Amino acid sequence: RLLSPAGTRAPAGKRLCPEPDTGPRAPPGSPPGPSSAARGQDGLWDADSDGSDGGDAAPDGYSHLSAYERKRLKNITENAKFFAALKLHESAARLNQIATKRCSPCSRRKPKKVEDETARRRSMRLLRVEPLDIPLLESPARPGAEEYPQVPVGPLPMVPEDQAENSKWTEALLSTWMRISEVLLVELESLSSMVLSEENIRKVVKTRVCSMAIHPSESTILVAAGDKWGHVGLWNVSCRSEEGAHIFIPHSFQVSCMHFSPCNPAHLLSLSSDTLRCGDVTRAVFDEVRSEENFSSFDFLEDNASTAIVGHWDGGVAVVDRRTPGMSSELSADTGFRRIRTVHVHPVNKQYFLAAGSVDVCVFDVRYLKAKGNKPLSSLTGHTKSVASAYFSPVTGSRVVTVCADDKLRVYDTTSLSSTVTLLSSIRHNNNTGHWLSRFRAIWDPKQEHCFVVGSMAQPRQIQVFQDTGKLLHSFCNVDCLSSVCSINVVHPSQSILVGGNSSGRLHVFKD
Ligand SMILES: *[C@@H]1O[C@H](CO)[C@@H](O)[C@H](O)[C@H]1NC(C)=O
Ligand SMILES: *[C@@H]1O[C@H](CO)[C@@H](O)[C@H](O)[C@H]1NC(C)=O
Ligand SMILES: *[C@@H]1O[C@H](CO)[C@@H](O)[C@H](O)[C@H]1NC(C)=O
Ligand SMILES: *[C@@H]1O[C@H](CO)[C@@H](O)[C@H](O)[C@H]1NC(C)=O
Ligand SMILES: *[C@@H]1O[C@H](CO)[C@@H](O)[C@H](O)[C@H]1NC(C)=O
Ligand SMILES: CC(=O)N[C@H]1CO[C@H](CO)[C@@H](O)[C@@H]1O
Repeated sequence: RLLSPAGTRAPAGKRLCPEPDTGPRAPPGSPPGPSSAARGQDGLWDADSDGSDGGDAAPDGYSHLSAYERKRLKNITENAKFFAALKLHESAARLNQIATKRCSPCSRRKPKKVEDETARRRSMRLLRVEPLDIPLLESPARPGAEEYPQVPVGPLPMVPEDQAENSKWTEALLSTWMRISEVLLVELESLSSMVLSEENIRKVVKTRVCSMAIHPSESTILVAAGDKWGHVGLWNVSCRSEEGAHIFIPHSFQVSCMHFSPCNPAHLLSLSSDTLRCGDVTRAVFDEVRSEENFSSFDFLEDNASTAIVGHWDGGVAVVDRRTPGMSSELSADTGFRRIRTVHVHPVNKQYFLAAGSVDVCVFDVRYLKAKGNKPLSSLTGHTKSVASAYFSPVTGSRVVTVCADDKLRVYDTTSLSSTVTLLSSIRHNNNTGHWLSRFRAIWDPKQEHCFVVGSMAQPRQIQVFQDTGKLLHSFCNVDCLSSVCSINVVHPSQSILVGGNSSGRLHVFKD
């Protein structure tokens, strides 16, 4: 039983797309993922999304500014957003496509539609953008030439029209423009507003937290934690009383991976070494999807969560179709790895998945998997000891972050998946979690592309946020409330919520 008779029944969550166990069945190995046309734009999107190089100028606080200046800065920020939107207009269509394709209800913070439209209208006028098919010179609205003296060809210095007026103000304006264009400024503000308080800490499972998942609901914070004994704890963080958390026992061994179904959050899929289960709250049952030995992790191959790729401790992977009742996998393939700890599917091109374990991290194409002799599409090289995790960045998949027992976090540039991909940054990071703590996994903030979150051995105890360039952006800590290492963390897909789980089953929720 999922819920005790006395327990309250959690809301089933909106059914966002057809159930995986209905509808036509895709032939095994059929290529999911977008068309090659959509893929062709990857380069473009990436070039734009990589706008910030995270220069040395740390975005300082605004404490020295007057209220007026703050307001002005806010206005300027809005304008910068508009410029960014302009720059990204090419990718916007594609991003939109991704957003609608993802049936998950997680809404990345979008600018308000109305604002967007006025901005666009204004831009057409200000920039004198002509419809493409009308030659510029023939435009009837074009003002006389003497009003607009000819400017020399080639690059022009950014000096104002009236140079003499006040160069100090111009400089301030331009430096503000520069500073607010650091992609991460907005993110940083929201990170520092997230705090941990006593009532948002609770022991949710009995032993070491090995995996966590957070429900995408924006009104109620519901967290699931899987532990070393095969228990799954569910905690309604919004509920202050004792009834807020309950433990279920769907597995006999360590629950090493969990995800709410991205299209139907009434389903919680959990995996231990011997079973993959789907907890369906509408029926109050933990269904068995597959049972086998040596499962280590899984990820969905499609947005509708019909099929999943499952990694095995002994280096195999299997494709599992949840709609088939059978207990064996549709396809089993050997990667040649000694071990696989994590698998992760590319967020856009869903035929690609990452497998990581031992010293290997490689990208494979699920369409070409065969039983033996699989060749990876790309290898992410340089790991000298056991790799604990490897994940694609959430929006474009153009980055991968890995955690390795050689005390390094590495970020790779996977914009193009050639045979070897470029190492972008390498961060020294004590991973000596030892025997009693779960190993660290660095996970991306699902809301945007540039930041990842990882536990830390540092004192005072903290959870760290890094930029993909390797810069430490923020440390979540609270000397009174956080006194232990949080090895396993999860970030809400649309809200400013971070949950850290420690190795005695205690969860810590940072929120604003
Ligand atoms: C899920 O998505 C895949 C690929 O887009 C499609 O082939 C399959 O029919 C879908 N399944 C359901 C149940 O909608
Ligand atoms: C900010 O923008 C609003 C609306 O455009 C305007 O009324 C206000 O004066 C501006 N404030 C500053 C400080 O520039
Ligand atoms: C969570 O707790 C809040 C506050 O007690 C309650 O309103 C809500 O219905 C609960 N939700 C779930 C999913 O248990
Ligand atoms: C499980 O994996 C281990 C190596 O990690 C291997 O020795 C063992 O044979 C595997 N068991 C099965 C049933 O595949
Ligand atoms: C987990 O956190 C609790 C409370 O902060 C603490 O008492 C416990 O020792 C921690 N467990 C580990 C393994 O650090
Ligand atoms: C260099 C170093 O101390 N690496 C450690 C990282 O963590 C793993 C697992 O806890 C240890 O085995 C390594 O020795």
